[in-house]
Amino acid sequence: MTTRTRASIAGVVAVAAALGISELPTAASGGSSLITAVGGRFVDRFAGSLKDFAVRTFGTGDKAALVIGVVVVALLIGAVIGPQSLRRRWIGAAAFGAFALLGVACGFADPQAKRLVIIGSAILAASVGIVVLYAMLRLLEPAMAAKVKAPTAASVAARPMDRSPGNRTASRRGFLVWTGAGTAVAVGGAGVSRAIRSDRLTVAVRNRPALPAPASTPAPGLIAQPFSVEGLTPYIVPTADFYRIDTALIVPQVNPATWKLKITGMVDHPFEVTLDELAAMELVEQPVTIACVSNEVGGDLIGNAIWRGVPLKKLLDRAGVHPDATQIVGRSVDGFTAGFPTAVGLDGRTALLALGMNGEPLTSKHGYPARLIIAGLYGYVSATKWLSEIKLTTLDAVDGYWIPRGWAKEAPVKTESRIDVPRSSRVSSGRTAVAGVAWAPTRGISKVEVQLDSGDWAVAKLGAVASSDTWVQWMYEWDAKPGNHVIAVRATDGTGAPQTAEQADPAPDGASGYHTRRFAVS
Ligand SMILES: Nc1nc2c(c(=O)[nH]1)N[C@H]1C(S)=C(S)[C@@H](COP(=O)(O)O)O[C@H]1N2
Ligand SMILES: [Mo]
Repeated sequence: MTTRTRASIAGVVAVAAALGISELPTAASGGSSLITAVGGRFVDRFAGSLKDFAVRTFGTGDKAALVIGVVVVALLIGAVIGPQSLRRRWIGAAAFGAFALLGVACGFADPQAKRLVIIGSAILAASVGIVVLYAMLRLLEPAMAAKVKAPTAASVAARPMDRSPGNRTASRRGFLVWTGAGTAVAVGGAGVSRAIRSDRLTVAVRNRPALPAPASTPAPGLIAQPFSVEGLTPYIVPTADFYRIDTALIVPQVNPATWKLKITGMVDHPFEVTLDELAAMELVEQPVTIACVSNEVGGDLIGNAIWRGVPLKKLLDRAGVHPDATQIVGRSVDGFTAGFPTAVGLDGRTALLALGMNGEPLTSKHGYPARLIIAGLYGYVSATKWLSEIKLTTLDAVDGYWIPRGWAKEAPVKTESRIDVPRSSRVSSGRTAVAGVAWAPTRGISKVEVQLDSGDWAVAKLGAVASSDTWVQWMYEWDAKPGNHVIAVRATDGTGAPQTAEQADPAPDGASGYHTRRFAVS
């Protein structure tokens, strides 16, 4: 192995050790790490321009990919700075200094980062990186010295060195030991930090104080469904299966004891409330279907849950909204914002400050301790999780997070329908159920029709709904005949308006078009 290759290894190991160790203080204290702060800046900066990436709006897989991307780029830079530092020693120190500054700068732009912890972890990381790098480069000196005849040819060889073969063997062994130790620090730091974070999450979930029972709750009979078809999405989606979309690289951990919600802006009496005060108010419970604007036709970024909370109107009435306050903007502890017209929030639709989901306090992933749920609006303009502030402002004054990134300012949920069953592309002949869900929150669904192989549209059976805020399950039974088939579905909303057949991509205001599915009957 050439000295250059070994120097690259030294650079990679040093960066890995620095990254691994940098995770520890931030995991122990909670909040963003250097890596997630850098990744988060990347998301904020490029979420709009990387359309495809943004369309999938950071599903969990994208988040892992982003973090891995940040780490890989850092390691590649390490592979370059190793050999460079062999010639010019200052380069290694300068590179780690630059890494540290970048981490601190990104951390300072991240509302979830604790600044002192970020600075401490950047200094720790740079120090560990520098120590590992120089210790390893130093062990390459005998090899360099043996090769380079003139002692002045390279600054590293300037000092008198023992060029005996015994010393070179010891150096090689030392290099291996440092490689092992550096890798152990990297893997150990990352692993222990992960464990600490997941433990904090578990503890936080376990310690969530229970919510008082709601004063009103939807009739359980309405939620029981008249038919059940294997593979059909349940009317109420269990929290563990509920889709999750947000820009957060780490789930915000909010301390319920110190959390406060501020109602501010164009109101007569701005105020703050604690979680205890909110929980002591009269709580209502409403099933509402929420959907992501990124949901493709036939996609699963949609779900129906029973939300428990305080009507938004109650809080706004207490604050006294100015008549010229045309926009309500929710802000999250992580800096995310989403805004919708005041008129929409107060038009009598279900609009909740939700504290609970499906009978339990919100989980951390779904916005604990409080989020907004506004029936009929896509999540990115309404459903702010980890809510810290509700601000009354004007539509002109503030754009929510996704608006400058190319998404529509106003975004009512489009009437849509989806086929869940058959899930498989192979079906046995005979009596078969086709089934799925259809939604037009606030308007409700009056009719669902299915079409087989471009025949006539047939009316499907509808399940029960608790209100027009939720989706409805539908089912159609037919006698499956052998051959290849295609099925399409379309819905009509509660006002009698049909779902559009016009195909549209999710950007800028939601996908549309009929969902179809092809399958073979044998
Ligand atoms: N703080 C915060 N809240 C957020 C988001 C976010 O990125 N950050 N994403 C919104 C979007 S785009 C959607 S679709 C819904 C998804 O809510 P869920 O993850 O509970 O299903 O949350 C909304 N609330
Ligand atoms: Mo979304």
